[in-house]
Amino acid sequence: MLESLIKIINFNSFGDERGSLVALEADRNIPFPIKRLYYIFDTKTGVSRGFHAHRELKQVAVAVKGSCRFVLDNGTNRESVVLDNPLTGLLIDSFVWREMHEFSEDCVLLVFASAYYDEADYIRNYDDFLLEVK
Ligand code: T46
Repeated sequence: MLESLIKIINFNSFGDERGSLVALEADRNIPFPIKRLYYIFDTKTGVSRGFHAHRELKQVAVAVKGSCRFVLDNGTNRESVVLDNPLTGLLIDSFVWREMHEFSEDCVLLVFASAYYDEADYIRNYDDFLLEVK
């Protein structure tokens, strides 16, 4: 059977009467040394993002507020998952094409990355991606 492209990491929540707390740690519940964090917010209804793959970068994406839908594609299979829970991380491996659709207006998407920003690591053309992933 084919392994799913959708690799979900479930985070523990430390909750009490004051609210909830999630702790994310490099090489523990985030499965790589974290070099960079970024967050996407102020997203617009009907506006999609992504449409690229990375050669080396690994990432974990968490919708800490609101929701969006990820499409992941390894050149053979294409799968989709809705992120709508701050207790759920999506692990995105290298050489996986990603698209993000259907952002809610309140979405805050937090992303943990294994490397500093490097535009040379991006494959932004789908046909180039297919050539490189084979
Ligand atoms: C990814 C998905 C989930 C930087 O200068 N530094 C950074 O660390 C990042 C992430 C972006 N940028 C610049 C590059 C562009 O000029 O910010 C601009 C927007 O980036 P981009 O169009 O790549 O954004 P998305 O939302 O399409 O993709 C982002 C990440 O770039 C990407 O690695 O996997 O989120």
